Amino acid sequence: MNIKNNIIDYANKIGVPYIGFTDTTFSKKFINNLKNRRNENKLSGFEEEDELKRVDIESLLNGAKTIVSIALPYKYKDQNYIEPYFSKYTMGEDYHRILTSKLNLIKSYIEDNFNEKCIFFCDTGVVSDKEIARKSGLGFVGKNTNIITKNHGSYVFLGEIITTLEIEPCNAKESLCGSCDKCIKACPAKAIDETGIDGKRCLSYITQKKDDLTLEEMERLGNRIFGCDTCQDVCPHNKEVSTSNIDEFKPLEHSMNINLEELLFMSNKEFKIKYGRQALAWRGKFIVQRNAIIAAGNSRNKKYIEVLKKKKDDIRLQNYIDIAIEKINQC
Ligand code: B12
Ligand code: SF4
Ligand code: SF4
Repeated sequence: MNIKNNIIDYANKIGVPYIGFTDTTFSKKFINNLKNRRNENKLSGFEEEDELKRVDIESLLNGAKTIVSIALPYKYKDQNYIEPYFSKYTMGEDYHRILTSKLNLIKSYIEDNFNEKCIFFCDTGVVSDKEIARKSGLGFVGKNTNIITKNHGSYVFLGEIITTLEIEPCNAKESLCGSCDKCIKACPAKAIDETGIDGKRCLSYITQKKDDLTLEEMERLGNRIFGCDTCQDVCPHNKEVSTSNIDEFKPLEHSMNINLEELLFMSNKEFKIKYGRQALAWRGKFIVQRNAIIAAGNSRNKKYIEVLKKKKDDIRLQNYIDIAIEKINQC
């Protein structure tokens, strides 16, 4: 068996179904695309803004020759969209932790067996996880801007190992979107077009935004408490996808059946215990409670009136509560 197949074999053995390899160079097209998004003020602010830093792999690891890209599937169930809900990516355990443990194992495997250097990233690095996954042939980039894999659609998390080991690159996959534009039409925020995404318009970003939300932003959020799945849910490549077999991504009970009263009245310590293991915890309790209040108002469900009224003594949330109660009372 050659080096590449050895690594693929090992990755599959530790529960990584998608793995691909690419070199450390990036196309002018990609760099220009990042530059254009920056110039048009369409970056979200969560990514590295300097496109040249994003493609300078040598500065991250001296002598880097290959990037190994991996993807882990996370979809278990669809949510009940009639009630306030969390998006799929944040209903189970924090993907950073799960990806990190797999990336670490593959890193050690390469270091121990081939005596080469490695570093890894998942989400928080300067590099573009999606462009690396695309180049490595893990899937194609859909118009919703996500990487779409064969068996699990776009419901996958991405991470990568940069290594000094030379491995033959895989071929990138061509887009299978064709003339479809379901995601563009379905986006409630009109955040995507044929050229990409406006990060600051995206509702996933709005649910993480710390600044005060405008009335329009609040209304657009609908029943979403954290994240948005609309442009993925409507995608034909996400219909009848395989369920994830990674136990840690199974939706936690309190994320599937949200108890608004419990969520609104928990202490910081209780929040840490209950939600601390999930990806949504990074923005803190206030943001999740704010969004839950907005979602309760947008659901227009009278059953939330009492609990919202009880919370009225919280100064920072008062405006959001007043608006939510008014929306429900209007029905
Ligand atoms: C910033 C960020 C966001 C921002 C901006 C989203 C975005 N699409 O850029 C916000 C907060 C909105 C967000 C939302 C979400 N995110 Co996010 N996010 C990131 C982050 C940190 C950086 C992404 C980035 O650099 N964006 C800037 C754009 C311009 O660059 P890019 O998308 O990386 O590059 C694309 C373009 O350049 C294009 N491209 C390349 N060449 C060319 C040439 C031409 C001509 C054109 C038109 C395009 C083009 O292809 C590239 C690949 O898509 C990455 C992690 C990471 N470090 O990479 C996660 C990441 C992209 N997010 C992820 C996820 C899961 C989500 C959500 C689904 C979460 C949710 N349910 O709410 C949503 C999806 C929203 C959407 N439709 O994209 C996953 C995506 C997994 C996948 N299957 O692709 C990532 C990779 C995290 C991870 N490690 O798993 N996210
Ligand atoms: S995640 Fe939601 S708001 Fe963001 S682009 Fe997709 S549909 Fe639009
Ligand atoms: S909904 Fe259609 S256009 Fe959007 S990513 Fe899926 S296939 Fe591509």
